[in-house]
Amino acid sequence: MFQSKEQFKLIFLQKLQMMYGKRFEDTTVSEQYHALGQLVREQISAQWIETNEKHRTCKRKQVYYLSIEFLLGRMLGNNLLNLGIRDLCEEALREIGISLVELEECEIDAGLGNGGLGRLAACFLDSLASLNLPGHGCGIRYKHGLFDQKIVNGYQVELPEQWLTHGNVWEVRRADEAVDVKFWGEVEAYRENDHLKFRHIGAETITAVPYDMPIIGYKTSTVNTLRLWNAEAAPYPTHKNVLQYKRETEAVSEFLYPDDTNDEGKILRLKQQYFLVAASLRSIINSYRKQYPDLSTLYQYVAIHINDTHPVLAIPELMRILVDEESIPWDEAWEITTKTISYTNHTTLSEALERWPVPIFKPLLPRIFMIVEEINERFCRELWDIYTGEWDHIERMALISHGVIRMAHLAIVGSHSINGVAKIHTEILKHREMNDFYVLFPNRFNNKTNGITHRRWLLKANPQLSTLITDSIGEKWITEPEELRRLEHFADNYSFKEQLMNVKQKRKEILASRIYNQTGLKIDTQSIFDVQVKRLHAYKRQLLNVLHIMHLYNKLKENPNYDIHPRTFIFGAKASPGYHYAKKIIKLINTVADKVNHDPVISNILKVVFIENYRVSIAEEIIPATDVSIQISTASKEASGTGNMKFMMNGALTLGTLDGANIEIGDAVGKENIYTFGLTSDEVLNYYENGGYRSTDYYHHNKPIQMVVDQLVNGFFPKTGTEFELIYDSLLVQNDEFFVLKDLLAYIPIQQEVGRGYGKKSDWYRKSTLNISKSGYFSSDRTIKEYADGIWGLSKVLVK
Ligand code: 26V
Repeated sequence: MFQSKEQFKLIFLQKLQMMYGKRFEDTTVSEQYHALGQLVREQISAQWIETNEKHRTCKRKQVYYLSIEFLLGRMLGNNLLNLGIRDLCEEALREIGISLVELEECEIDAGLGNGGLGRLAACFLDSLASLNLPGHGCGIRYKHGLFDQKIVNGYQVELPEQWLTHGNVWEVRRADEAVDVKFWGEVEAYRENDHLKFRHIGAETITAVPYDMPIIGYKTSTVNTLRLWNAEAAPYPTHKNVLQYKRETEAVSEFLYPDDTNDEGKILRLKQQYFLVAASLRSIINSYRKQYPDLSTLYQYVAIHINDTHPVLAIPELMRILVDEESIPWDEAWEITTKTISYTNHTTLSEALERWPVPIFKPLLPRIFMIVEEINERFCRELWDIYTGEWDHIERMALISHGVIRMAHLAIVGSHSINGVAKIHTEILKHREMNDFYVLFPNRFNNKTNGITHRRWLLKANPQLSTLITDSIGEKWITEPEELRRLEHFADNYSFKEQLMNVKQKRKEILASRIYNQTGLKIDTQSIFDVQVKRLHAYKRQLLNVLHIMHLYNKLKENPNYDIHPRTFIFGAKASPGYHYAKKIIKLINTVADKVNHDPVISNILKVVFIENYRVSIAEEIIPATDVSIQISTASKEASGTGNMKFMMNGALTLGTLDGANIEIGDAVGKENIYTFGLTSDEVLNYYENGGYRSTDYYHHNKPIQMVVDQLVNGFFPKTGTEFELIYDSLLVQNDEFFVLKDLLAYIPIQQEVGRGYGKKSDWYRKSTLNISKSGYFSSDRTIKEYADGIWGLSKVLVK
């Protein structure tokens, strides 16, 4: 790596000149960014080769993390930090008149994901490399990541995201490792040495070309790989309509989550899933074969993890390879497969559980379908032996039923480990959603509470706080996050808390000026920054938050002297393009913002900000500036949440329901240091099972609630007409599926308590300090160690 600033400057300027053929003075910031990126990649290439070489020859187990999403965000700053050269580069660049921060901002986020599930995959890659574990990601190189969001007249408008237009300096195309993936066609049976065998004929072939991205561990020699597959036309297509074939082929890696409201879209999604799985398995097995003679020992050297059910076809695909290509008998192949594969469940929401209709699945993947049918038949036969005559029970557990394939059932039956992502979520899986399977396979189920990489979310995102922490307890926390616990001793240290308060203030000012520059809105940095940023979904209840703001507005209108600490409510959220209800909530947030921010009296006390196009890089600015972290999902619905952990680590206090990892955050910090409220998950599940909730009761018996609900439709918001009827109906006609009204009743007083708490600064920062000090547990380093020990059987491989 670079020995000195002078050496860095020399190499950097040379690089810039070579790449663009102009004088340094004439280069643009974007060109400087690309030159620096390229330089960093070249600098690590020796380590990357070394790591690959080591993994190729060390005969140690490797894990492959298959995920349809990797929400990486920006790479430059993180890579510099992990290489331990960020400060050197920053100073050297400053000396030649370049701001590193400005260069970093040139990088477009790699937004190959929606939310928590994809960001978790990205955090895991960072922890794997930083812990010297041989673990690699396998995903799809979508040409367009999650859409760019514009807010026009309060409505969300989606634009195609364009992260690749200026090229991606972090990727290397590996055309020599391209593999073929087959769709459509037919299965032909034939005899070979008296065995019945199958082959796939008349298939359409798509070429999968890998693009590899280096994943650099924090101050280690390990450089792991994220392999993203690009779909390309096979070189010599035999199809009649070559243009159509080319178009359809490239569509496979064009968009993350293509619209699947019609059959064509559904087919495309299924194609993506098989494409990811087939290409990844082919390449995993190719590299395995370089070290080992046959596949009978695969599970000893390879672990394949499936992130949710999207890559679940890895199970029948591995069976296909073992049985059809390797001629391994079914039972042995099944043992190898189940010992190789493990699965994480990320949601219990039934609408999110994948089910593929047979008429879509079978023609696209004819051989895979046969294998799924065979797995199903054998499984049902086993069930019959245990639950003889209990048809309902067997039907409930079957993999294929009423013409649909249940992907979660396939995942459970075909893997040796099934984990939930927070304690309560795993308990709900075991005792409710997946209870039938838990009874059958109790040892397969386990919990792995999520985590986040404290390097990106604290060290990189919040240098001010990181410096304060390091000044107080030394820098050991960076590699051993549990060390943060030592901050506990500073909870009553006046000077520490004052500095913590100054850091927070500084970060609030940075965010405020960003908001001012983008929207012209001036926000009061002495106000409480109350933040809810996450996907927009009914169960996450952004609506509860908005109704509370409307309530505060009403109170202040009624009594301008109403005693309340000034508040800035910040939202950031994307709604899935076809999800009309979620889009209405965005419109409502913006409508309330408009009303509140333009009221001459109220706007001195309350402000509402909707931050457009929420994404990883914006999260890195918002989270350090947050006082109150809003985590108010209907209990039992949020599998874990990971935003909650990022906020905690940055000293925000959580205001949340007893859901997902909020519960574990509460256990870690103690109930004096978190604000919890609302229905418990048992109460919610009990209502769903036995009824008894009537939202109209809450509406009729509580004037403040009635008032805000009525305001959705009574002309309170000028010129909105019937705009919010859908929301109004969800609350009163559909009986408020997510218990917004009932929990609003508890949310109002707990928010008052938060306001009072914030007023007592010393106490508030005591709580804040304790939150940071207990956040080490929520590092993905801890989570990944648990996966490595408990599921994958993985150990460190040191690279020189
Ligand atoms: C997807 C969909 C798509 C269709 C409409 C309804 C719906 C509802 C939920 C989902 C989520 C799918 C899986 C997912 O992203 N789960 C998230 O995973 C995070 C990482 O484990 C976890 O922290 C979040 O609680 C969980 O929602």
